Amino acid sequence: MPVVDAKPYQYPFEPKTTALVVIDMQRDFVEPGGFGDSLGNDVARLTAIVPTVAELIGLCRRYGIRVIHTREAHRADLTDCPPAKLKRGNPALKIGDKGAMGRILIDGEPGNDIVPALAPIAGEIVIVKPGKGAFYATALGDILRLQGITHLLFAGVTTEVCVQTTMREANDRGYECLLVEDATESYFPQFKTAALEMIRAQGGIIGWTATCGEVAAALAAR
Ligand code: C5J
Repeated sequence: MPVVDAKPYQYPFEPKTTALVVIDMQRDFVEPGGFGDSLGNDVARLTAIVPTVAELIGLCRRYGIRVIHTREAHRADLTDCPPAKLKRGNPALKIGDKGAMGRILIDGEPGNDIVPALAPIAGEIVIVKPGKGAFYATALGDILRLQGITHLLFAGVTTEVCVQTTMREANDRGYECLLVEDATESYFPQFKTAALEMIRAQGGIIGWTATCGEVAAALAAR
């Protein structure tokens, strides 16, 4: 069984019962003109991790680890978007407004697509989620249970919002979770650092962290 030299201690996992969850690597967060940009963020930090996320996805595909993608998205009529979320942050462009890549954070719009370098392949599940956590109002929990998944690797953006929220949801549901440190990013470097520390504090209270290279080394050595 592969064992990752992770923090705060070793993380053993079986590829057959492990899934990689790639959170929200969509143009709305990663490219200029999307939702992240409309909230005043510099998206360059997020764009920079695309090659590492691609490497991790390729690694998982090679070793038979299921790859699941998520997108944060709302229905075109916004009936699944709480008014509080719509108003929050007083952004230049609100959810549903027309931006440079179509309507902001709306399912089916060009900006809602996963960036081309990380596009899902046939057979990979894409979870469309209206919240920050990928378990809320989606079929993710049922899918993982029916597929016999017990371990989850996490990548994507942003570390302290959708990634951390989903990892906490998964931890409460009993999954053994590991966040891949260099395959996740935040608009705020200090929030990424703090989120990684929070996850692995107190003996891994939420889970483990390790680099993509450390996961690759574990898989190569098994
Ligand atoms: C945010 C996310 N930051 N994917 N979404 O609103 O983290």
